[in-house]
Amino acid sequence: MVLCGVHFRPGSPLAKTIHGLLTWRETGGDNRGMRNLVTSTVSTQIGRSEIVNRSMNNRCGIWGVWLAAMMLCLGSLPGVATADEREAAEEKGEATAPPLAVAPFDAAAAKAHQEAWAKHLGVEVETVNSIGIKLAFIPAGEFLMGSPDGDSDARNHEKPQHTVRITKPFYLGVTEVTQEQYEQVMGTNPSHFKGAQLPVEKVSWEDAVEYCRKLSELPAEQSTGRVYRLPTDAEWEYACRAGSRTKWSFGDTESSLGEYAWYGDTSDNKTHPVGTKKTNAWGLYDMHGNVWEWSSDWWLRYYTTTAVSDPTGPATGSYRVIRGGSWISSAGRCRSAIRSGSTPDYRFSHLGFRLAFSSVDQSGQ
Ligand SMILES: [Ca+2]
Repeated sequence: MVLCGVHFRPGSPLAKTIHGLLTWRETGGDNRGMRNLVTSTVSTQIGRSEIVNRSMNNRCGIWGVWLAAMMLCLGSLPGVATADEREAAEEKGEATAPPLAVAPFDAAAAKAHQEAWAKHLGVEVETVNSIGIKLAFIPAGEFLMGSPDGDSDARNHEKPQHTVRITKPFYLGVTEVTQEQYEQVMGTNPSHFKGAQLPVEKVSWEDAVEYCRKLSELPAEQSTGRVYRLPTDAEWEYACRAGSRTKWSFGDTESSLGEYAWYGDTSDNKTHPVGTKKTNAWGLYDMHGNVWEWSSDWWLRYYTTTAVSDPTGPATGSYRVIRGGSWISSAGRCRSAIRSGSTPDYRFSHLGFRLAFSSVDQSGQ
């Protein structure tokens, strides 16, 4: 494993201890406050690291407790910034990475995480590109991906629910790509329902990727260093949930879905102009419904049981993951955890996409 840029030999006492700390946190400690403090402190340190495998024997948990105690009492974990140290660093004008946005958190906390990370990297919370597409900054964080065993609506391929860490902040389109935005880049509009502000649909995964490539090559975009892409499966769900652990980003009450989504019960069997319902806590529209959205991942039938960082899906496959449900979907098919798969050449009037690009800081890193 890699921590703070230092490689730890798998199976070494220190690696086991750090794994134990993480496992102890995930399996639940007796003291929630202690666990949250450990989460915040350790997450700051491993924000950009690769956690290869944390399926450790739970006996390692005691070592995690021991390390946490040592860390908190002595500040002995290399590079860990305590709250006092963070404050002192800020007074000196030195940058320290903010804590990860670890779900659950509410809308106010989501906004605070966005602002803290954007400030740290010297970027904007919301940006508008050269053809008018708005994208929201999504900070680094951690969430439970998938559905719990007790959710009767959940499909097997939404399980097991597992911890995912997003170590790299990114931008995500505030809305689905519209027909106007698609035509500006591609010169065509394949949509079944016509309207400049309607989401583009009847676009294959290959079309969406080609759109990202062509948009990235526009001179005005090249000068910014942005390389557009589709969000990963995990990035999409992290962005959709926006700190929530409920069926939908706003809660578990199905009757509220109509305030947030164009779906089977509200759509009148057609798409609707993007951005006309309520946003989630990150400021994203239509993550539930309107059109399904392509992700970059190949279809993964079952999730891993262990925690992972920045998963990108299988290396190969036959189907690409699509997310969020559409104007034709039931409420259950618009849940945050819902996933489906389509062949990369599939086109239908309920399937579109939204843009992502990886955040860069002021130095272009
Ligand atoms: Ca959607």
